[in-house]
Amino acid sequence: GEMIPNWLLQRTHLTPTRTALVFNEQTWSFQELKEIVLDYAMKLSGYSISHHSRVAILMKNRPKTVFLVHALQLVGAEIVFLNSRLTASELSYQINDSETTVLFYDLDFSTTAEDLERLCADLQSCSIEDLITSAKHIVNIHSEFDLDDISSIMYTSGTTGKPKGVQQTYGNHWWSAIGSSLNLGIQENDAWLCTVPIFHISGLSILMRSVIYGIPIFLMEEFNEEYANSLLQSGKVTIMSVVTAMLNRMLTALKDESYHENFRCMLLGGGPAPLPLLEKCAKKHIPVFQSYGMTETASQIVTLSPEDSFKKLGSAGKPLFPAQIKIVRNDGKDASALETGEIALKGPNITPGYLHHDMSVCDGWFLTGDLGYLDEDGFLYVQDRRSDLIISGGENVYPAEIEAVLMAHETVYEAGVTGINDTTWGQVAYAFIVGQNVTEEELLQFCREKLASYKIPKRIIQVKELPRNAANKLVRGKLRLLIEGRN
Ligand code: S0N
Ligand code: AMP
Ligand code: MG
Ligand code: MG
Ligand code: MG
Repeated sequence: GEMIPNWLLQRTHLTPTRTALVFNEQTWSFQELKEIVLDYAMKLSGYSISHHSRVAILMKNRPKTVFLVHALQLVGAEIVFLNSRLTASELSYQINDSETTVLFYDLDFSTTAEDLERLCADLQSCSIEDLITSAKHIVNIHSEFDLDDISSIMYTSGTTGKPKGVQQTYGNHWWSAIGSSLNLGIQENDAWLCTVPIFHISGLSILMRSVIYGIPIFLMEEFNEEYANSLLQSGKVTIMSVVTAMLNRMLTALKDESYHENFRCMLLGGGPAPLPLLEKCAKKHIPVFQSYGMTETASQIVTLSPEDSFKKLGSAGKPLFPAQIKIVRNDGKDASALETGEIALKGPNITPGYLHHDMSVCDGWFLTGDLGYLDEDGFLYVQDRRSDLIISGGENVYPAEIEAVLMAHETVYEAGVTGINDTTWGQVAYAFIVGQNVTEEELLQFCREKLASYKIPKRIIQVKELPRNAANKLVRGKLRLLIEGRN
């Protein structure tokens, strides 16, 4: 593939003194960032990492994570980003599936890392603190990126409930960053607040944009609405990425105050945006840019431009240059305006594929599984999500995965899971089971051992039978009727 210079090295060459990173009271220029990253790269030499080695990281949003990501890019590793909310059993699946050989972790996760060493036969794990005190050796630096090389791998689930590794190339990240800038522009005072997790593409894409554009990241370890608001009021931050749950909390904490005029973009993604929230923001003159994107598209691929944000409220917008979108009907033909169908995408930011799984592609168009329509002006409206996906606070919850866990319990014969609206998280999982001699608490405890806490059903309700169609297939869409009937 096309070779282009390593973004951090080239950025430092061009603008060494600009600020690259701000964390609490500390700041680093690109020059300082590069020096630390080179130091990390030399320390990585002790860990048998070479071009295309799969290296996992289980880390919080901290400066050391930023340093390590760039260092791993310099040595040509493929980074497997682990969601730190997952349990060791969920993570071990991802490590084994990706044949990851080395894991770096924050000391906060040392118990999980120990469990993972036990669960994953060939895994060598090392805390970031141990890496930093390692000896330095000469290391083979990749001063250019091959745009076709895999840069990162992030897991996302599918219909079966087994997660699949999405491979993101350097080219995917590059085109994603370029597409975003062709829509939002880049201004001299730009600074992007990163409080979404770096282990999601929402967060990683900010790191990539920072070195490509030459703008600082304001990094936040844990989302805190008061602190986020204070940064947006200070005039130091111009752009922030959020999911609905974050924006809700920020608005509540903001009360009747507003943001600094420098603040120009609240990039809202990761799931549906409720209209009342968008209207509230419009009233407060908060510049919300709704977007549609996924791990497979290396972040936003459809975004509502500022000039359209009022007259197309509720739309996710138009594709970022040069991506394309169309809607495909059930019969495989292209839909006309206002006609609902599957959202299909084409563009250089779309993943070349999953690890060990086929991708749904037709004539060069990636079929997302999401449903929506385009209006007469070509604006996308997302109507329903792929494979019964539940989105809780920007985290994905797959009914099939929870059903499989419940069914593994000896007292459970059948299980069905669906999303129920929730004011805090958007949606949360509710489970319905057919079983005997078991309490809700017993099953909840069973789930807690196996599933990340955001996936634990809010309720597990025993019913006589589950709704099924003529082919005896579970109809998840009818599950919620079982609650209404009870009240
Ligand atoms: C919303 C967040 C911040 C909530 O986390 P918080 O407040 O820090 O919670 P904790 O203190 O850790 O835990 C307290 C209790 O809350 C439970 N909990 C936490 N999160 C959730 C959740 N999501 N759902 C349900 N429960 C949750 C904890 O389990 C704990 O409970 P107990 O006490 O019982 O253990 C946090 O969830 C968060 O950071 N969410 C956002 C994640 C995210 O970024 N998702 C986006 C993924 N999608 C993409 O990356 C593609 C789209 C994209 O790229 C994008 C997305 C957004 C913006 C821009 C873009 C872009 O295109 O660039
Ligand atoms: P992930 O790759 O985990 O971030 O999940 C991406 C999924 O989130 C998409 O396939 C959609 O189902 C959903 N999603 C993203 N943006 C939107 C949006 N604007 N409206 C509704 N659903 C969305
Ligand atoms: Mg918290
Ligand atoms: Mg997700
Ligand atoms: Mg069973």
